[in-house]
Amino acid sequence: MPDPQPISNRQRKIMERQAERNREMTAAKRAQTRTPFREAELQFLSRHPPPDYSTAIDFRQPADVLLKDPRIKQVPLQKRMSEFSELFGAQDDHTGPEFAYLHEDHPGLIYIPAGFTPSAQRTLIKACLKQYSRHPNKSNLDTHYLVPDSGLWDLHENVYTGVQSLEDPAVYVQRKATTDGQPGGYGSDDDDDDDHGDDTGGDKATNASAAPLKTRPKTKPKPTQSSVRTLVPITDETPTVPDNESKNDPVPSAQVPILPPAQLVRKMRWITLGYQYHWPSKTYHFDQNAPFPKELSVLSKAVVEAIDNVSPYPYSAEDFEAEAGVVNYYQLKDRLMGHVDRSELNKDAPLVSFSFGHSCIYLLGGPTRETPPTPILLQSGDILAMTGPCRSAFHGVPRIIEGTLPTYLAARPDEPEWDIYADYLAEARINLNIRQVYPSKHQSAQQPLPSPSS
Ligand SMILES: O=C(O)CCC(=O)C(=O)O
Repeated sequence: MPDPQPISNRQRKIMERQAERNREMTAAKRAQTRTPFREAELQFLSRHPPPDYSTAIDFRQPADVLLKDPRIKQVPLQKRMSEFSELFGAQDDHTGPEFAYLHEDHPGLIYIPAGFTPSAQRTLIKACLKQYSRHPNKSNLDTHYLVPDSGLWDLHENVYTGVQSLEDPAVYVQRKATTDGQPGGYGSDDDDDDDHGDDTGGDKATNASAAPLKTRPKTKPKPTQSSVRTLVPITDETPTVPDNESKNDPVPSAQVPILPPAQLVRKMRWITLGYQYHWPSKTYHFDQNAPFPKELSVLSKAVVEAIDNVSPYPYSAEDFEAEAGVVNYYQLKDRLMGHVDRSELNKDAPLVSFSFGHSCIYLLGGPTRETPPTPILLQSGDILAMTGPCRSAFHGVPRIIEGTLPTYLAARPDEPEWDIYADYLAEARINLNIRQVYPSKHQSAQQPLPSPSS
């Protein structure tokens, strides 16, 4: 090989200028092709400078301030939430909201601020972390770990309260696989301390995936498409019922770290309730129907009843059946990228969503990513129902807002058993959303049910 010709300073400068121009052109092209939804996501993902949260709608502002926005309409609820179900909290605990709100740009959005009393929120948070995370409900951790049936939270509690020690190998949840194909076993060298994921604003989705669990110094397991929650941005052309056959289940990785329970609980990103969801194909396992928590059926039916007089797209509470749900567990740096929930056969029934812990920015868009989304400040105890066209709108959570944990969710001197939950919530947000999958029994009496593939 002949020696490369030396380049002159002038040539080097020309090459540098050309490279700079290419970079600028690529950035400009990328910006041109970004959809308004993506633009908004990027604004709220930004760490430096921090986002301008004042652009988000805060439905808890005093009504006279909130209603200065002509797009927002206030509708009185027929009764206070606690009258629909005592599970929203005792009436003497707080007065409970009297109003729901609608937004002109998002027909079918129903927003009930502070729907749950503080004590009702604490009860549901405990259930999300301790009960709902147990089998047969599946979690992202089940892909890679042999989570015991008694649940990860119980192990965490045992260590937290000193019932079991970190010296006890039994407190470490085993991997499902090892590199050499042997059954999983206890690891020794993993000390993963941070799985907050990439906050660069790139397209990479981090929340809710079992795959990006980091381990040092080995190679990171490659995220399999199937282990990623709805977070890989789907296109507007994504088929409603994707081909289940072509999307394989995620493969357990031998690279995931073995962690003390206090760290592993922070890797939990989602669990599914009722009909278990098959994330790779974005469809339900119709043959895997875990018992749906009774109290959540009651609560979600109560919301559907409460909004009956509010929604321009009413759905009879009698017809509403809570059949599937997702609990999303967000650490402070997690986010859920824009998506549409379109896997349910019944898209007329409202999707009911409860928020607990830190506040977040919730972006609500339209039927495609071309609709500029509205940022909403979603706070602990707020209830959101997506009905009518809003049920099929793009939405996502680009930001969890630090320093927004309500004081009633922090440690409580009179309730030491709350400490473990307060510690967890110090860096977390929980979202619980509930859906009806099938057409209602009343409707389907007239129309035969479609026979879904499992
Ligand atoms: O966390 C939230 O509030 C939204 C969750 C969500 O969009 C989903 O689970 O599909």
